[in-house]
Amino acid sequence: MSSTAIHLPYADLVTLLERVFVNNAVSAHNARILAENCARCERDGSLSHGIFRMAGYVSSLKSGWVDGQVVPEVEDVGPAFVRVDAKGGFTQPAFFAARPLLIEKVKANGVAVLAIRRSHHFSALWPDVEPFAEEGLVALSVVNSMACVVPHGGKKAVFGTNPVAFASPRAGAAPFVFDQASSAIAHGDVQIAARAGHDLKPGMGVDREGQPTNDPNAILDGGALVPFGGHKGNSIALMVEILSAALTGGYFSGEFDWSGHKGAQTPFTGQFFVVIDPARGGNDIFAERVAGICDLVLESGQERLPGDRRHATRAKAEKDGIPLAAELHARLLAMATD
Ligand code: NDP
Ligand code: PYC
Repeated sequence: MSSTAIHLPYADLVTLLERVFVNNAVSAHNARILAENCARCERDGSLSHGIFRMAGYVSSLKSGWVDGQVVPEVEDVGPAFVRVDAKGGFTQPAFFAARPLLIEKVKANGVAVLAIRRSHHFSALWPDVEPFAEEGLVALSVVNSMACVVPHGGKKAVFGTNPVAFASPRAGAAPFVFDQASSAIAHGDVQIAARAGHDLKPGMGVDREGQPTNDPNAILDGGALVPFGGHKGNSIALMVEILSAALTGGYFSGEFDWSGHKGAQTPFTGQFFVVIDPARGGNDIFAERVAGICDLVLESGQERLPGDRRHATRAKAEKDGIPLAAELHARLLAMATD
């Protein structure tokens, strides 16, 4: 962080990001949703998917690759199944359009799925699932992205970085939430390492000849990432393609063609959710049981649980404001008017 860092209250950052989106042909409704999502990532220190992504959002919008104005179409297709056609717009407005019906179905049936297709997801997944757990529900979501991950033992990038996020209520504490790419590292973090001039840890990617490399530039320049955990992460990445694309009716990570849109950066794929009401499990101390297993993990010596770092960063930002380099703040102001 630059020595000239400023600290913005969350609400001010949302307003600024909203102005950037509106200035780049996003409807006021969609801009608010996207700005809140991005500001939440920045507030929680999810820096690979916070303000860092604003240039990519704007570049994709300017290229005509994504439609910021579109109104998604929500379809009620079964007692426990909601489907949304995002029609080439961002995923988050499609998700918010479907959310009330999804929750109604979860309450009625104990479980429901949401399948979003023809959508652009350019953010972290935890903001999508964490609020379900805050409302007492268990949620799992997956999204596929753009082909930059070579299958285990394979030669050509097929998978996206395909994250999986899970959220569960936990008694006496913030929900248990994890959100992780199925690649050894998120593409955003490779870009950040390249900008900072840092090598990656071994085992994260290959160069354009398929040789292992720690150089983020070699990965970005014709190389690829690998799944985390060898063949096991490979199967998770494949499952994400099946759920997010085959099942939703969206594109696989290697299937969409953005070559006609110079500057396009947002993957045009799909997203899948399953949301469960744990009260149907017949165990009225579910949240206490979750707290119990989390405590056992910590007592066994794991330093922290997933989400703890985010919540600590959030608490600091709520007290001191969200830290932002002055130059970055100036760039955002320019993006809101240029
Ligand atoms: P990380 O490896 O940084 O973290 C993955 C998870 O592990 C987080 O829940 C994190 O919690 C937790 N964690 C990290 N370190 C520890 C530790 N030492 N002990 C316990 N838990 C730990 O994330 P990734 O690099 O895999 O992904 C980064 C982001 O990129 C995600 O938010 C993901 O959704 C996003 N992404 C989005 C894509 C898209 O298509 N939209 C594609 C790929 C990735 P904590 O957050 O508290 O550190
Ligand atoms: O960081 O891997 C990533 C990513 C892909 C799409 C959005 N984020």
